Amino acid sequence: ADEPKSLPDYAAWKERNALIVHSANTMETQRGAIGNGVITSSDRLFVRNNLPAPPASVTDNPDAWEVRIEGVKNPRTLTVGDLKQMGVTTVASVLQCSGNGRAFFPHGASGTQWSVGAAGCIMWTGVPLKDVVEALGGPVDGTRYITSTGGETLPDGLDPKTIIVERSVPTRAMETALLAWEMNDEPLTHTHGGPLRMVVPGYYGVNNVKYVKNVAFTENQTDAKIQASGYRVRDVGVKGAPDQPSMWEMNVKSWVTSPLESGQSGRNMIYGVAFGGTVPLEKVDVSVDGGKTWKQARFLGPDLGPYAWRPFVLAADLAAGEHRIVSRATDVQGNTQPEGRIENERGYGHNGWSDHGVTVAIS
Ligand code: MSS
Repeated sequence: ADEPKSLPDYAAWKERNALIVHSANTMETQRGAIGNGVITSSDRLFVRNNLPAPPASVTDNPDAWEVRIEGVKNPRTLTVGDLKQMGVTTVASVLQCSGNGRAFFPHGASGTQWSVGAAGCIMWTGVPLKDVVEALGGPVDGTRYITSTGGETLPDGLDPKTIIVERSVPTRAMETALLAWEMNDEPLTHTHGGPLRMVVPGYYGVNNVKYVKNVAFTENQTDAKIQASGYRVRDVGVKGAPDQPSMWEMNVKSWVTSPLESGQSGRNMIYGVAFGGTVPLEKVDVSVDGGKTWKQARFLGPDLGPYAWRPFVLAADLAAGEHRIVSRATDVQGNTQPEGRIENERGYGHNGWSDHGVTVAIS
């Protein structure tokens, strides 16, 4: 039988009832626990680790954590304490796993069967990467990628390249990336990458490398498996390869968070969340008849900037019976959620509005 799994030790402080525990390395927020807030409370945020998390003791003395900066004119090893003297900024940004929505793929895409809850909107505080790089003389000529390495201790007996969490993003991300030591105004927990995490606003979760110990400006993308063949979009049945699109900038997406199952006839408030990845949102339309007719929803709460999500609400008068409620977000460049899925082997980047809808029984 499916015994409810308990939280692993490194995430024991989380709110168990708000989460679906898929495994010791993967927990998602229940759809009904996402709420209408502009910021996701830390104890409800999803967790995803490719490797076992480092021990809690990594955050005992956070200011002493070291990160090596390479591929700049004056490479250096800096502590978090040093970084705190170099600059600081706070950015609200959606953290979303590349495979959020994988459970909707009918071919049974392998990997964690995330529904909608492998995402949250977080306030990150840290130093702009740009400030650090400028202080070290700027990137070396000819570099095209920022390559960040996670600080997990790798298990013995395996080729490190096949397991290390090391991700490259294009250098255009330098304009917005930060090295963060705080999440939602508290020191970054080791669950979410403390003492120091690379945050690339608007990019999929995997690029936000936790326990970051090395940041290098590089000519080429890393040949680590997680970059070379992992997190690559390709047709069903095809193997991952470096020439396929990498999971970098997120696409425009939204989903309804309430109601999810039932309601009373008459006035119903329909809530959800929407974001545009690296592009600001323009609007969200909601349909209560499965996409036949649409009405524009209203954004709720303050706009925390282009990388944040926006909770939305639509007041709808619903008659008794079943209603298929769907939402469709559009960004300021006119990108809008497609109706269907873009089928792909690993079930990445799903933003189709139809699958993300809910069927609600109104009585
Ligand atoms: N980092 C590191 N170091 N390690 C690992 O494993 N993972 C990824 C990121 N980073 C990792 C890292 C992923 S993959 C994700 S999502 C994210 O992280 C999550 O986060 P949290 O905090 O929530 O846990 Mo998919 O795209």
